[in-house]
Amino acid sequence: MEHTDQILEGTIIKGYSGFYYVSCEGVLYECSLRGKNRQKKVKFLPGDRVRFRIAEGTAGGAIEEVLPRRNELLRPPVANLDQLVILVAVYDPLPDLRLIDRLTVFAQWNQIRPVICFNKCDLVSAEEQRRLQEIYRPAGFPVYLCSTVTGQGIDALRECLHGRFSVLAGNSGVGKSSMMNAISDQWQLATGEISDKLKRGRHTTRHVELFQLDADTLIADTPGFSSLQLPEDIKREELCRLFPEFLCRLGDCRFATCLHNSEPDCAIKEAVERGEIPQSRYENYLAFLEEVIQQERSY
Ligand SMILES: Nc1nc2c(ncn2[C@@H]2O[C@H](COP(=O)(O)OP(=O)(O)OP(=O)(O)O)[C@@H](O)[C@H]2O)c(=O)[nH]1
Ligand SMILES: [Mg+2]
Ligand SMILES: [Zn+2]
Repeated sequence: MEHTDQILEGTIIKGYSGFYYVSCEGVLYECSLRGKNRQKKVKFLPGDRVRFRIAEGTAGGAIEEVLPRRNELLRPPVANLDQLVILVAVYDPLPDLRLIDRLTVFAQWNQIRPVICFNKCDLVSAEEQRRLQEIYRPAGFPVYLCSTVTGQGIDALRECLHGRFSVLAGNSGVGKSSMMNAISDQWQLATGEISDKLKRGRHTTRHVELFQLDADTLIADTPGFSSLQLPEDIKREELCRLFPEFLCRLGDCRFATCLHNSEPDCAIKEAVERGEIPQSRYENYLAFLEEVIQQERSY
């Protein structure tokens, strides 16, 4: 009898005690590593595209090779992300604009599209929602105004997730797990009350797990991202390129080496004064510039 093996291509959803679960056209295959991959200690990450072999008459497969990664994060350990959905509560806890900007810098440095989602919009006025949304208009980041309580914005966000691999990042208590539950009722993740005493979330979610909304939509709900350091290899003159609303103005500064800090005739500072670049974005740029310079010095 002739044995014909089938080679398929799929995406790793999770690794679990020596096995990898690979999704391909809506079917989940349990795969082991082949000898050479096991020996070489090749690292496989959720999100990795792999080729795997299915022996005829069996349901399980063996991973043959991992295809080149578009990007790779260390924390959470995932590969081939399309977008970083930055989830922020408009209230309780109050939005941390510096964390938003830190995450947008981080995303763009890794060629990941940043998406900002304001949650708990039921707790503030429409005016306050608009004020927050406007901060990111000049940068061109997509902004979603949502509430898992009223259902506001949930359909639009689901649409934005569709067909992509997203990580949902945000401080504890902003509603990441509630948002996952609102997006689909198939998960029923545990959500926690914010401790009244500390007004801090309790980190109800402790590990990274990939959720599959449909055949080609993946979402990772992660524990807080709040202590994120800026990527260590950013150089001071590269930072401004990670603020999209600065880009078209960079040629207008008097000095080609302008860091948009204390230099005269700086087109960025002038745009801030005219209100074309939001104050908070510029202040966070300056804070990150300081951090990047400190990091450069410590090497
Ligand atoms: N008012 C209001 N409360 C919300 C909304 N979404 C979530 N909450 C509440 O916010 C609290 C925190 O929600 P979670 O979904 O547990 O937050 P989380 O981001 O997953 O928290 P960690 O797992 O600790 O990182 C819970 O008490 C939720 O009921 C919303 O849209 N409006
Ligand atoms: Mg959670
Ligand atoms: Zn300048």
